[in-house]
Amino acid sequence: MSRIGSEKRAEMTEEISEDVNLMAELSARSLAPGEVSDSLRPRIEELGLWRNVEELREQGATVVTDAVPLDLLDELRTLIHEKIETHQVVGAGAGHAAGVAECAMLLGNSVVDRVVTLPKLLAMWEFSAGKGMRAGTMAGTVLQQSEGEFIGVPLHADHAWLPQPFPEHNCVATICLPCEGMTEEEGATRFIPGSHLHRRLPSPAETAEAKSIPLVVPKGGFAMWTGSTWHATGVRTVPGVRTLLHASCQRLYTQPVEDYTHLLRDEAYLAAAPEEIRGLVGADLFFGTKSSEGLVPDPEKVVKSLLMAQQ
Ligand SMILES: O=C(O)CCC(=O)C(=O)O
Ligand SMILES: [Fe+2]
Repeated sequence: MSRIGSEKRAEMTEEISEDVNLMAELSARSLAPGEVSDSLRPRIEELGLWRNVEELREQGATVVTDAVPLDLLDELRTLIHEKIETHQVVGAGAGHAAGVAECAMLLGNSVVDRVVTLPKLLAMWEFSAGKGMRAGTMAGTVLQQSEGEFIGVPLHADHAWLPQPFPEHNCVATICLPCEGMTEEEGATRFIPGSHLHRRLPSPAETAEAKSIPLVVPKGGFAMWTGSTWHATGVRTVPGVRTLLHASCQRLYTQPVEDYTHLLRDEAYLAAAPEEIRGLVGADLFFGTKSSEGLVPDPEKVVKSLLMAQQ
């Protein structure tokens, strides 16, 4: 055997054993649906989020308190109102909340970036949508007092574009963060406890009969639900408006609703943004990194993506 041949052979053997080790690690690491990974556990503990973890598992929704500094909420409220006044978009149903003013694609704005990288949001997203979760939608809405007509999104599940039964591992984790908090009268989002266990959309009969409860959020907190949880906009019966950030993250292998590729390519932005934004826009993932020669430019991303996908 030639010298080159034996070197090549050694290289190939090494590559194969690396692959075998990787597969062994992937099969050993995989978390059960709803399990908290070893690496996330200390953060859940430190941030006092065990009750929320339990509620998401059992009820399908939860309210996290004391998550956002109040002055940051004021900045967020101003931003959402400014965007809405500039663009003047009012939802017309079919994926938009009918009758509700909205603005979308908010990631990349420093106020939103600071809010969505706060520790309680990141920890709950990682628990619900897995390590390496990506920004799915980052939208703002302003809900007015209802004059008798229903305004908003009727009962639905955010997994609506996934086939049914929905996967046991949650794929879409939605956080709704009201800038002033939200009571039932102020139009708090409503949900059906335990509905996530059906892992499908509600039938018209179920929608008609459903007994929903409001997700009452004190200022500084947020409501969160799984992609399978049946929920709907509440009715605002009192004067004033409900200003809400809808921020959802998706399991890393699903196709995010909003495309943030422009942020991923903007090195100056990424260098200045909070470190965690890199993860939310998929900077560590291998998707889309193959060249036309079939080569993967960054094999580290492949390994990292595979490992994160199990957690
Ligand atoms: O308007 C609401 O309260 C609910 C919105 C909603 O369904 C969502 O953000 O997923
Ligand atoms: Fe929703």
